[in-house]
Amino acid sequence: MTTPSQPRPVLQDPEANHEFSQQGVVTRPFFSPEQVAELRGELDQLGTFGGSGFYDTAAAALESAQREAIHRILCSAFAQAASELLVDYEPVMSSFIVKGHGQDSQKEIHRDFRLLDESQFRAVCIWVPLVDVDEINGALAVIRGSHQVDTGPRSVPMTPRYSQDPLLELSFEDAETVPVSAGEAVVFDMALAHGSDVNHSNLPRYAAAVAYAPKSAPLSLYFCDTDDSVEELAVPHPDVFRQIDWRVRPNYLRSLGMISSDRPPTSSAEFLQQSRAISQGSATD
Ligand SMILES: O=C(O)CCC(=O)C(=O)O
Repeated sequence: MTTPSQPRPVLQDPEANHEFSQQGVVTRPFFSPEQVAELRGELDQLGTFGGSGFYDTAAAALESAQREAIHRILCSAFAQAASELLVDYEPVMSSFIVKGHGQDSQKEIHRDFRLLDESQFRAVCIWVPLVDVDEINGALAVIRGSHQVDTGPRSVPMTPRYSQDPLLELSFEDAETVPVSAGEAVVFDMALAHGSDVNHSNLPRYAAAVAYAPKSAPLSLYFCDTDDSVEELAVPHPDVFRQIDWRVRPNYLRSLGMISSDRPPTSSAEFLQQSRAISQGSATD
């Protein structure tokens, strides 16, 4: 029912690491108010991003020079606090997220795609709002424990479609909102189910996120082809993740062979029940 439990420490603080391992998420102080203002200023200098609805620079059609400029700014702003928080991790991808108002500002409950062998290593996202966030303006919402529930390969550009994804039936009533102040980090395992509900305020909700992988972890892209087969491709450098056009198989990456594209037949109710058992420490394999 579950993937093997976390094999090596992710967070330097042992108590926080234990909580992260069981819940798939912890919150931690990350930026001072001055650092938040400085980061907002640096990003503002690059241009105006977003409007109404949900906007994420990682998914937007940006020139690669601008995407790289954003990545450099975010990695440099995150570097000190991330190195004190994580055990020997390096940045892989980043996003500046602007959640405007409106129904289309919702980000559905999803899991981020897999970057590495999760039986050996865990990839982590550090998500930091640049304004206070709560239920009103669309704070991050998570399903604790879900990072250990196997629902298939989490490939790109899409997970195999032949069986129902239990996450498609989930709503924000199934998730827990994580209200935090501007500059406080929500650190989550990239396999954790998460999303954010509609921004009901009349101000944009800004957030910055950087995805990290252990420096010693071989990175892979799990590519799902149109016939739903999933192939593992070796990623020689984290930069490659930001240069790929996800829609087509990157033929220049070395194939490591096909992997199983099976999705365990888990209903959304079972998914929630298994996640709850893991987060309460009562899961049995
Ligand atoms: O910022 C948000 O509301 C959602 C971010 C998210 O889902 C992600 O970073 O994967």
